[in-house]
Amino acid sequence: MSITNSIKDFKMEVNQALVDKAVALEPSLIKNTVKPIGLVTIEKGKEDWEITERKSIDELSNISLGKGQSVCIDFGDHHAGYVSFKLKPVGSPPDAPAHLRIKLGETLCEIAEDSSTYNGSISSSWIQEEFLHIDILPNTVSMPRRYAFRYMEIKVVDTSPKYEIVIEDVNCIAVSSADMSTVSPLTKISDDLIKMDKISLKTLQDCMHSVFEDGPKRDRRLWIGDLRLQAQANYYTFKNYDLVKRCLYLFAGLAQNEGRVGACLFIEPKLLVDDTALYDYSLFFISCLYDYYEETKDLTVLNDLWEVAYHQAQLALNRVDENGVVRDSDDWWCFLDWHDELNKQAGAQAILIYTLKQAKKLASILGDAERKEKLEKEIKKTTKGAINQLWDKEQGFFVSGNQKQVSWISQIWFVLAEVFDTDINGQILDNLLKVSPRVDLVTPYAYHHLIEALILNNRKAEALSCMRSYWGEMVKDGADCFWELYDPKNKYASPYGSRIINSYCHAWSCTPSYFIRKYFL
Ligand code: RAM
Repeated sequence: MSITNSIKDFKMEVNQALVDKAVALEPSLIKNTVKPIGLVTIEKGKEDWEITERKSIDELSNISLGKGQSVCIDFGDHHAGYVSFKLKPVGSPPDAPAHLRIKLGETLCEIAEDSSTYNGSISSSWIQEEFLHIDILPNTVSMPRRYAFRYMEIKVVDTSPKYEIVIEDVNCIAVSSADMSTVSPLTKISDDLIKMDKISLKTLQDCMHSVFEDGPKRDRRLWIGDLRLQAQANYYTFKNYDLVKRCLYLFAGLAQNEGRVGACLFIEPKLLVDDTALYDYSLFFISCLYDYYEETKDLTVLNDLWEVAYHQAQLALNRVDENGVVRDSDDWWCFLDWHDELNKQAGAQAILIYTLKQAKKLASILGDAERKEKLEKEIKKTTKGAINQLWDKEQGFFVSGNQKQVSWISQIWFVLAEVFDTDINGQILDNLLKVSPRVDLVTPYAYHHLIEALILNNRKAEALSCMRSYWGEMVKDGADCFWELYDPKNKYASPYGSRIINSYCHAWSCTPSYFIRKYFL
């Protein structure tokens, strides 16, 4: 599955003054040289790939590699950066180029699995595998791409019968706009939460570059759904307010047709909004602005961006019918989560109400009485619509679409939208955990919202146990950074047809730090 709803007759609406503000906020990247810690051998274990042997990195210079031989280098932790190494020939003078295959992986499966069999729904070009010809030896190879990885495998496709190669001085210049030294490490809480926090911080750090990227391996883009959670985690950790501000100005300055905020932006070769529109993602511009203002009380930004935010509410309201309910459709119009069968109507309705309430608060802060009143009316209308059309009192759940689907995420978003009071919300959540509807949660992004809903409705113990059984299991499964997708029951899960294309350092998975630091200290 991949997102396929390109806007027809797409055009970009640029507000140059806003773009200029974003450009002025471009961060400089912090560079750190990191060295590998060892060599590993990867083999198929009972359940999955395993490291069956470890050697010191000092061994590397004692190994000479000929045709078909390889070595896998372990950097000890996840990094986003640029790799270089030296190649030295041994034997006769090199009478042919060295032909190498280089694989970089965030996890073992990316190294161990045969990428030529990949047949997933998104481009294989994301697979971090290169074939290089090195004509002159000895040589220093500086790979031009930025990679996200912990492991690097170098395989000799061929040298010649007359010589072999030795690899030396392997380095990575890791880059990020986040400064880890500004974040105090946690103490005085349980070890598993300390570990979870550390991995979350690393996840966020490796996703912070010139903008908040969704994942340094894939898609390396600024997605607004990811930005919203990254910004929240950032407020409790790196506190890099300028980077959030820059991303807000970028989304506002580079809108799509009708002034719609796009789902994601490209940064290079030039700033560009993608032609994908998602109902929930456009509305999250309001949330990102709201959260940013709550954190910083920065009225200049609020004033600059209020028009764009309010406009997203207006555009979204165009999809509301006479009963006060968001119209459903079969195309890719709203995201919510990666579940194949998920009907989006109820979740979209709840996010609409959630963001209208935030917009109303912003209108009130700005003294925009007319819009505040208009928003108030729309909140009433859509809330009434939700209760009359989508709430099934007998089941104690909200239903969605023609088939009246009951999904986890619809309930969670209605709880977050505070359509009912804390008592009923609590009952919905208890019912949800008890009944466990079949259309469940797939991504850490969706789990984030479950945990937030539980915490805000006096169910902190349940929230904590859920964090432990989800992110905690990822830790047990060896995560150095938190992953884009995780199903504790199916380690091969991917919405893209193969797990080797999944991103294993993914922005929307970085929020355990936010929860721990905001609610559990
Ligand atoms: C995927 C990415 C990204 C997400 C979108 C909706 O392409 O994982 O993080 O926001 O989907």
